[in-house]
Amino acid sequence: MKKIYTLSIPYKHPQVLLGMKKRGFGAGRWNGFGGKVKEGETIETAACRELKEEAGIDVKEKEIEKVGILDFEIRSDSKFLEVHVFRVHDFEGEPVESEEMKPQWFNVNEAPFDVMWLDDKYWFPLLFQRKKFKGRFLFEDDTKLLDKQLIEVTSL
Ligand code: 6U4
Repeated sequence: MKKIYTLSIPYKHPQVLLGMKKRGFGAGRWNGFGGKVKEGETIETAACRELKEEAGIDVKEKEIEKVGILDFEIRSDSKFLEVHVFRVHDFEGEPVESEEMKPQWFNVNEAPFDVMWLDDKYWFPLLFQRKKFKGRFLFEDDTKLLDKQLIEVTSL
């Protein structure tokens, strides 16, 4: 079954805030902040909740902008994810480490793509260029990307 996830990326040019995932799915990689959308939540509410839980920052819904929708299939796990990607324009508070994530600012030119999900190097540059996108990525497992489709769109 396909589940809906959020993935939110605070971006204040020239810096981007990423989190080192400490446990669970995708552990050991730098990533945006997010997780499953819960019953009764809007996708936007879920995005703001996860930013608070994982990075300790307070984000208003008007400060997030949906910039991408990415479908992932991970064959070895029979996992299907529909991930809604948000650019976060502004927030209150200082990022703090949580049980799940260790946040750190990176210069956009030094994003650690070698230690990120294999698809990230394809679509993060679009996010940095303020473009919108849709994509589909097929993984054998989390170390092997089998197929990718990515298009720029004008609206989502
Ligand atoms: P929660 O809500 O935390 O119980 P869980 O199933 O543990 O859900 P979680 O929090 O680990 O999921 O969320 C997975 C996060 O990883 C989401 O923000 C989406 C993101 N993600 C998943 N596959 C990704 C991929 N291939 N590339 C990427 N982010 C991915 O950049």
